[in-house]
Amino acid sequence: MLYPKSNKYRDVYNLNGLWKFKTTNESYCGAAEDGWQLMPVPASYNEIVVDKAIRDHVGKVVYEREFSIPVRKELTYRLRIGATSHKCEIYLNGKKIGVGINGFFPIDLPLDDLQETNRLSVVIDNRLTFQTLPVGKIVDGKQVINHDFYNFTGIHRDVLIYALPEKHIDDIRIKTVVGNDYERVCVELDTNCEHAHFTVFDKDKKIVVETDSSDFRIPTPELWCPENPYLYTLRVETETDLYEERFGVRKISWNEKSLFLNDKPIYLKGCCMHEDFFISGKGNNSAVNVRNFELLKWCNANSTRTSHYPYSEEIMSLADEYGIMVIDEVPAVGMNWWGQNFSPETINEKTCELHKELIKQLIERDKNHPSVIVLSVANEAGTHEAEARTYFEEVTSFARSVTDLPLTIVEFSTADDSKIGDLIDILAINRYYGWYYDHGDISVIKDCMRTELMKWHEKYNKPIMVAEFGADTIEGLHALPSESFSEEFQKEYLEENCKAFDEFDFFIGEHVWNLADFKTKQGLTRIRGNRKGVFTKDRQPKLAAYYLKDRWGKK
Ligand code: GCB
Repeated sequence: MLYPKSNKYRDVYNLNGLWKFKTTNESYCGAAEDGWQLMPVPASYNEIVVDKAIRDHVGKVVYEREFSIPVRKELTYRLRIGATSHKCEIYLNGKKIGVGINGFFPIDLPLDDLQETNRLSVVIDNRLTFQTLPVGKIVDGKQVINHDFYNFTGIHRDVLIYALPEKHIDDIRIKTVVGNDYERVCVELDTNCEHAHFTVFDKDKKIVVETDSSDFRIPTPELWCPENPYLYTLRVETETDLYEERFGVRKISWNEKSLFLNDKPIYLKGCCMHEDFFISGKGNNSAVNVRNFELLKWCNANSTRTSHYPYSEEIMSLADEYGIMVIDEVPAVGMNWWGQNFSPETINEKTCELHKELIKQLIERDKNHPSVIVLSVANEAGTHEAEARTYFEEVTSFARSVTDLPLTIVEFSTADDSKIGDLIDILAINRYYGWYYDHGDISVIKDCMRTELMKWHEKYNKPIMVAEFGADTIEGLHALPSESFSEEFQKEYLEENCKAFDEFDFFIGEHVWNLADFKTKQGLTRIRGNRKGVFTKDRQPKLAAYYLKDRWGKK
């Protein structure tokens, strides 16, 4: 599935803007109704409304708008919604035309019956169950979630209509093979066209390759890496269609101690993120997206993780451009909660089928992004359960059938308890010594962390990183000597963790939790959200950000 782009053969119409919105009931099926209010797209509705009942609504909401576009007989029309959270049903002029199965993936549907004026209705269901990802449960009509970010609801990414010629290019997979003495590019096309012509442009738009073969070499290519995020553009032109896709030439490999980019060991420095901002919630927000990458670069970070769901395609393109390596994560979060997480009544075969489908869709969506270096199959699942082993055997073996990327499962379990370490390539653990354990006592951090890292490596002989560590911090709160929640404490907390990291040659990276403060459900330990950001929610630095900038600048 290619991102809609306009050119001499293709049209794109943008349906973002102000839509009509209302909460609704189970029986809604695209019929005309009353009681609408205005709602911006893309955005979550939760922080826009002032009525608590609407903000906290569990169930269905409907977005609707009219549109008219010029319809050319020779073109095929499709609807493309970047993401709605979560499941949705889509109606055109009252007739159901398709569904979305998850809150973080594009929906792409044929529009066969366009009229002069059309009514588009998107019915979103925000309920999370054992068979959705993230998983959740409904108790007495209340949504219970087990993940630490707010269950924002809405049309979160662009709504586009695009028109293609009848004979067109459906998909382009660009595979770059970097060997010892050659760099090959193989292009696989899904198309009903007969002939294809390939042109590769360098950064300055100069032609470096022109060929009819889908298997070619770029003479002395510039390799993509954080220091030089070099991007080429591939133009594929057929007798009736044209599409341009950016790509980078890079190689990823690993052994028992290191992860390599272009045969050089890499050390991951960075912060996990969330799609989250004031008022617009999880709606794609270009200004915030760019600011986030500016901040990552400012503090000399080279990587991030899309904790805990696939981010917008715009964010993935920015990562390519800024040279930020990405651990790409599917929305498998919250699977560590109940006495028995993995069982026929809870997380079961149906969940597993969805999990595999979403891995497939993520790889399809992000396959041409050079920034993606690792696939994260889940965050903090109950990997201590015997049934989890069976579940993740199936999920990881499926993942290996659709990608060559190294796999990780980000762990909360200990090395002694976890049953899945042998299924993955990169060990990644989330640890909060001195915060959730021995709260406020940073003296325990270094030793606990050392012992733990050694245990994991001894047991599995694989490279390991810490995928989360951090402390909630209220900006402007100071304490000398430091106390938890103060800016001084956060800085010292990170420093103590880093002392342990620096001891091991099999330790490959540190991702601080989190880049910025973000919204969560209300809770005793959440003061208007999770405050572990090293930047505030309005993206200004706390003291710790200067420490990271200094440390990562030297690493
Ligand atoms: C974790 C989770 C993350 C939370 C974080 C915290 O382990 O992976 O989603 O937000 O801890 O701050 O508690």
